[in-house]
Amino acid sequence: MHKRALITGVTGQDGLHLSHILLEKGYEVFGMVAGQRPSTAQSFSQLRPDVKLIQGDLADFSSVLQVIDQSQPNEIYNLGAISFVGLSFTQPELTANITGLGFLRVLEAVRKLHVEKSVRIYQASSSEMFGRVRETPQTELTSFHPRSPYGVAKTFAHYTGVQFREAYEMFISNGILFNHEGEYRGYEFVTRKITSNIAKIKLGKQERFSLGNIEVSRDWGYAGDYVEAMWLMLQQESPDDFVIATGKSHTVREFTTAALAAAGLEPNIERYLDYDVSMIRPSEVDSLIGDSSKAKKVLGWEPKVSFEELVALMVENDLRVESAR
Ligand code: F7E
Repeated sequence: MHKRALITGVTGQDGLHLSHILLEKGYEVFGMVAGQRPSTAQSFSQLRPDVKLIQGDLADFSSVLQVIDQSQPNEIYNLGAISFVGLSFTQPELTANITGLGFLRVLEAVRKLHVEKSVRIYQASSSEMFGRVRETPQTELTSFHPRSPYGVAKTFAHYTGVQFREAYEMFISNGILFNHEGEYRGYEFVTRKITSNIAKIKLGKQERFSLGNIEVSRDWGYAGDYVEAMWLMLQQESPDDFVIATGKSHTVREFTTAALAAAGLEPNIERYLDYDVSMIRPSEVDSLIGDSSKAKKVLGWEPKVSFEELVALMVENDLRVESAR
């Protein structure tokens, strides 16, 4: 019999990658989508027609309960969130509600339906929880010091997962994923902003673009690699928490320079880049680098796509996208 998986946040970058690999593995895949975004659901269905979409919202407990009851999943992947860190500063309460309490609603719904002993649950935890880092590189044992309402909300959800796991013996695994990017990345995130603007410059559509603080560094991997780790976490004998990262960190400046080179432009950022003060966050995460040796040992997971390959893949994709516009 087919396994059934339910993905919240299915229309986002990770939902697209994850639904692809679950369909390939023979799963029946259900996705929860918010009713107020019909156009997002429509474009998602064009890419993944085999995913069954059900209306529901992480902000609304009865709809979450209804969606789980209807889809009867063996596995739930909670990817739904307000995921843009910048927005979380201007909408902190909404972020706490969706990104934090949303996961509590999923867990409570599973308990109310009395399926807590049979459903396996994945929570999308985040390296943003490390914030002002206590040690480098960060592992599953590094304590958290979030620097944004988003990081605080993810930390709440993470510990809620741990607490439900211990209190009710539920199968809940937290994947502490570092930044992961690719062809489905939203345009508000810095990597996509860089590659889409550089593609436009290369095609002669514009001359310059702007960014905020380019000296921050991130451990950037490929989203397609990272969703495989999510699935692996739910195939283990017991639930646990795992850091998923590449172990290498690069600054936004380095990403931009590499993207210029990949597009065949002069890798001199001053020639193309302006400074946008509005992108500066009230508190920033300066540098992140993850140690995923536990995931390698227990899950047999390793990233396949290198930083250089990731940059090239995103630039090539945006050259295609922008030439078709
Ligand atoms: O920013 C700096 C910005 O928005 C990266 C999410 O997936 O990963 C992501 O969060 C860095 C920050 O991602 C611009 O200040 C400079 O330091 O691409 P980002 P993020 O905040 O790291 C974690 C793991 C998640 O969980 C999140 O959901 O780049 N930066 N200039 C800029 N960032 C943006 N967006 N735009 C700029 O113009």
